[in-house]
Amino acid sequence: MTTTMMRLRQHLSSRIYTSAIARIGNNRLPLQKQLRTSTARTNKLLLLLLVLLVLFLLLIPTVPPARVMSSSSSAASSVPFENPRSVVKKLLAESQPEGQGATVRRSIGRHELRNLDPFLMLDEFSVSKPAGFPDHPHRGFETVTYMLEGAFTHQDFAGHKGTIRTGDVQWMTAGRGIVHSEMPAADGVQKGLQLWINLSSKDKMIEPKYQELQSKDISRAEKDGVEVRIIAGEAFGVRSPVYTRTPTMYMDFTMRPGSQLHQPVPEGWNAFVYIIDGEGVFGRETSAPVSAHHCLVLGPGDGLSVWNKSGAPLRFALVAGQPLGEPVVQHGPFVMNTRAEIQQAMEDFYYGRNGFERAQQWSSSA
Ligand code: FJE
Ligand code: FE
Repeated sequence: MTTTMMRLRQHLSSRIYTSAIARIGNNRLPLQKQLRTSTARTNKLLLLLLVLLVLFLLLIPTVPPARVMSSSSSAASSVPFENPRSVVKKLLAESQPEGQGATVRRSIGRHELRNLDPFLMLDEFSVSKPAGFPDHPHRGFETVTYMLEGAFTHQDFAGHKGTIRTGDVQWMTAGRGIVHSEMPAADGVQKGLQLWINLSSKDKMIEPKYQELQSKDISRAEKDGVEVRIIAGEAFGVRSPVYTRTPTMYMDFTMRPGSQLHQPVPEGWNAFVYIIDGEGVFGRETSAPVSAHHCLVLGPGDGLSVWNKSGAPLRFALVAGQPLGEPVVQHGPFVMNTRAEIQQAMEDFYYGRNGFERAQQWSSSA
């Protein structure tokens, strides 16, 4: 008899088989004896299995993780990063009322994601007349308004006035103080993204400044089915002219179905993705696709990979910034480092001082 056959016999005489055989009445040995011998065999077999399991468990951690990594990254030589960033937090931006009758989908700035240094707030706004954001102040940070659809007019207490339309961006450094209104400039729904970027303590009281880019002047690049509008920073070898006092990159990517992207993101910067349209796979090729209105916080690393495995275009913003590492004290539209500075900001706004001189006699025509 060959050993295989012997093993097979042994195996077949284990309790579950013998009892099954007993049940169908096909046994040749007396049942009692059969059970006794098979129980002893089963116990030996179980002991052997247990020993093997313990050995296996002990061996697992001794497999060097570097080898596991390299085997998967050799298959993924398409991921050109030493340390690819993965998604560490996913948040659906739900609609909430804001301003006067307006609605925003807030992601950064809600309590689940208080702030992501240097970012303080990200709102996807959707506003129709007569709703909007009438006269209000800002101090200590920058607001970046990027129009997705429609038009918005802003007007400030220093006489600055302008309208941004689909694809335009307004990069406003509030510094020591701005009072302005932001209102819809056309009929229908006006949509866009507003991002608040903190300023470092040394920059919080600088003179206010505006950088406005019309859609036609925003740098673009295209590669392998991926189009990017470069609002700040550099992608595909093309740089934006926007000056970011707090070092920031801000990209608007549109990916055709079936395309993939590998975008470097400076190591040490905090980074997130906000999905505008469609759905995509972010970070790891095997992860589940994520759909519009989700904010994805990225973990540490040197770049982000994205795959559009769907049948429709995927559009998302990729934003990253160098963390300031300073205390943040926020009271509505005033963002400073200490409570005393917030108190000061409220007094300055109330009494019209330190940058808010024109706040008292001004009101927008909107
Ligand atoms: C606001 C302070 C503000 N989200 N999204 C307090 F600055 C604002 C505000 C906005 C805003 C404006 C635009 Cl255009 C887009 C936004 C907040 O102006 F609503 C409150 N309550
Ligand atoms: Fe504002």
